[in-house]
Amino acid sequence: MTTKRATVESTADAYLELLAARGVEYFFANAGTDFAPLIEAFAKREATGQPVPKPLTVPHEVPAVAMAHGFTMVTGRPQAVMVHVIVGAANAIGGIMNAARSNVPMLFSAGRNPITEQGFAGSRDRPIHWAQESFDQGGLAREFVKWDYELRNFSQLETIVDRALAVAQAEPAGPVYLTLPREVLGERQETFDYAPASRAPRPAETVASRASVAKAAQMLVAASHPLIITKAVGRDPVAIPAMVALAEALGAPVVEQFHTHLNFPQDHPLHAGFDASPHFGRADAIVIVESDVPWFPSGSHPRPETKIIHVAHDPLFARYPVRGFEADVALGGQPRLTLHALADAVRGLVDPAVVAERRTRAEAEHRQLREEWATRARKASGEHPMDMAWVSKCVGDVVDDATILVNEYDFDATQGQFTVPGSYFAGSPAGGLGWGLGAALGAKLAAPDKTVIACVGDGAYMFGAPTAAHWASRAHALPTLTVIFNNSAWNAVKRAVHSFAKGGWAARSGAMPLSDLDPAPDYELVCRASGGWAEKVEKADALPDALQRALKVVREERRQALLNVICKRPA
Ligand SMILES: Cc1ncc(C[n+]2csc(CCOP(=O)(O)OP(=O)(O)O)c2C)c(N)n1
Repeated sequence: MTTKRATVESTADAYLELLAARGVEYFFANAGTDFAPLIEAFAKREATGQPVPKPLTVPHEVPAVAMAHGFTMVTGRPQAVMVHVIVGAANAIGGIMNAARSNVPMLFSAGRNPITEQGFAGSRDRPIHWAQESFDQGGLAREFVKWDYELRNFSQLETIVDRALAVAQAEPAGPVYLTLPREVLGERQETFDYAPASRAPRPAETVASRASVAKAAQMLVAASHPLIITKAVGRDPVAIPAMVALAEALGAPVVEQFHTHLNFPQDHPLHAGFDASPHFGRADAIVIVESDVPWFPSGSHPRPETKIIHVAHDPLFARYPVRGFEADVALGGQPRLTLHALADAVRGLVDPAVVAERRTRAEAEHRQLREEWATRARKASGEHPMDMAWVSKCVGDVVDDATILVNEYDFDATQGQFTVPGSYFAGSPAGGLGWGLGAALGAKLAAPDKTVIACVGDGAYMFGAPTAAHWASRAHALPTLTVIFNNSAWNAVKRAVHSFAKGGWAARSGAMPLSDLDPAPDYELVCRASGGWAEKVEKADALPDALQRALKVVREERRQALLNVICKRPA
């Protein structure tokens, strides 16, 4: 392949040339002294009209990483995030854990403190340059990235960047970590020769062997009550029709258990809600699709004789230290291909009359569930302070086909009806709080024509570094709507205490240390401080109109909005 020659002034300049050439669109950054050569290179390239990944300042690492996460979860395209040496990396790592467990590819990088005390452009010249060095900077993030490396010199730049991006995107995808010493970035260069397109290996999609697919199909066809459980297969939106194909081939109900993505159209008659436990008594074969936790072994779970089939890029979840879910057949590879193969194999074997009968039963259950959920919201509609089911119903009612909902905690999925692939995202299984605000901004950046709603608990809101997130919304023209489900508490923590010590001291005394967020701040003022439109909503019947007002601001004025919705306080 012919190479391309670029005129550059430094390694940093060449790095930006290469990122732009490799299609990296954004460079989310929280800068420090380590950025000096890069900032100089950005300024030069922008002044001379050379391509760059667009630099976006994000004044806290939590929303910075979450923005990259949000952009990629919508587009599939990995972006660059850069933070300041060890201290910035420390703030970012919760978000890296989220990205790792959600299989979001990302080029995470941090400057590395200057190694030399003198003698190089970029040698130490600030007091922090001694204390900010660690013995193993890569080790800070190593457990939650797929690969890490320190860029040692200019000549390896192309190999290293191309390898980083290829490793990040290979399935199961995830973040990689590149540390960039200031001396290397600041080194003077004149020309940079590189291949116009990456030649790093891109492993082709794989699918399980025909024999293993046939074995799984036999098990499913032999079953009277096949069931499908899924959590995250919708990460690949094109896998959703494959899910439908398998469910329809079997006439099997599909449960989105602990779901982080939209995995199956929620208006489809085979969508069986969000709780698999009522099915376990009768299910005699279960397909678990991209789900790290299909049930709790200590809770309601399938019968021991139930046949279990796992479908996932990595059915072992090998990066998890402990995961004991058993399998009769495990089908690795690209789930979209596996599901189609399985659907085809099932179709050739199954009795259509049996499928039709199962489907009729599933349809009746689907209707009944929806009636129950609607009744629950109706009952909650008169409660004061508001019940979260009602808040969720009101939000669910304003979701249209051009809406993306980012849920960090409190939106109750039974009160929405998502059908468009890529329209619903919940927090990572890693549970690093503070993801929602930034993820919503990243989603808006990825899909500027969509309405993006972030539903967050008041706890999640505060973890999201809201001053920084609202600042980024205004600075980068990313108008999103934030709905705070404000119960003045960390209910998740309270629930854990009630479940651990039923009727115990904390429950009996009514005092639950370390779990209240009283006095609640006027969160609406935080959003207004960055030019947003915001209201506190205290009455249930006022919420639908408040949502309409907020959406009008977001869509027409293209300004961020926030509703601080006062909800019932948990005991
Ligand atoms: C970084 C981080 N710190 C702490 C926790 C523990 N944690 C899990 S849920 C939760 C409370 C969330 O509160 P909120 O968003 O208000 O929702 P609620 O539980 O009230 O529904 C906390 C503190 C976490 N998951 N991540």
